[in-house]
Order: sequence, then structure tokens, then C-alpha cells
Amino acid sequence: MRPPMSKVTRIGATFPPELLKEFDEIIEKMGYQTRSKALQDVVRLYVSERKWIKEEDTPQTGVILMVYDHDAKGLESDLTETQHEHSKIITSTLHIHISERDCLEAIAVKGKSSEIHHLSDELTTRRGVKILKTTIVTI
Ligand code: NI
Repeated sequence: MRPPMSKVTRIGATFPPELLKEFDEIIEKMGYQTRSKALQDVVRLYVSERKWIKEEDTPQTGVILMVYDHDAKGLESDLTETQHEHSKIITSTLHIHISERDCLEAIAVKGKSSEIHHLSDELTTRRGVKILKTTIVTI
């Protein structure tokens, strides 16, 4: 008799081809047998790194690291506007011009977890923001 199949949910997602190609090359080198297992690990890590988001009222200190394409239409002014709206929790910002188009911004934040979470979400969902990583220092 076969063991009962563990419950899984199938999802569909779209990827830029070059991103998927790079992802596949890396997971193949790492020895993953299936793309599903690798994606599950990626999501699991994503979830574990963001558990702090659920602790809404705890004061936190950290850095939002963001890479974006400054040629993306309207992005730069949107990002500035968002940062002005959250100026209460932003203690400083460091801007580095990486290449012709890409900029790196390190935004130091101090405030309630829910406020940092809100700012981080507002930035990361913008078109043209390529990488956003929020690191919270827990002492
Ligand atoms: Ni720049």
C-alpha cells in the first residue's frame, strides 16, 4: 500500500526568463533535484526572516537596504515622497550610485515594528525596486 500523499498546494508564478535561468543554474550547482524544493526553501527563509513583522508594537532598530533603477519612470520621486511620509522613523539615508542606472540606498530606521514593516512594504512593491532587504537588529 502506498503511503498517503502529503498535502501540497500547486501555485503558478511568472518570472523574467533571465532571473529564472540564474536561479536554475544556482540550484543545480547546489544539488537540488527539483525547482519546487528550492522555491519552498526560499519561501521558508523569507518567512523566517520576516517573523518580526508580526510583533507590531515592539520598538525596533534596523536598516532597509534597497537597490533600484533610477531610470524607472517616476520611481525616484515616489521613493523620496514615501521617505518624507515616514520621516518620523527614518534616522538617516545613505545613497550610493552603483552604475549608470542602479542606485543603492541604505535607510536607517527606528520605530515600531509595524511602522518599519509598512515602509518596507511600500518601497519593495514599487516597479523598479530590484532588491530590498530589511535587517532588524534584535538585542
Ligand atoms: Ni544614484
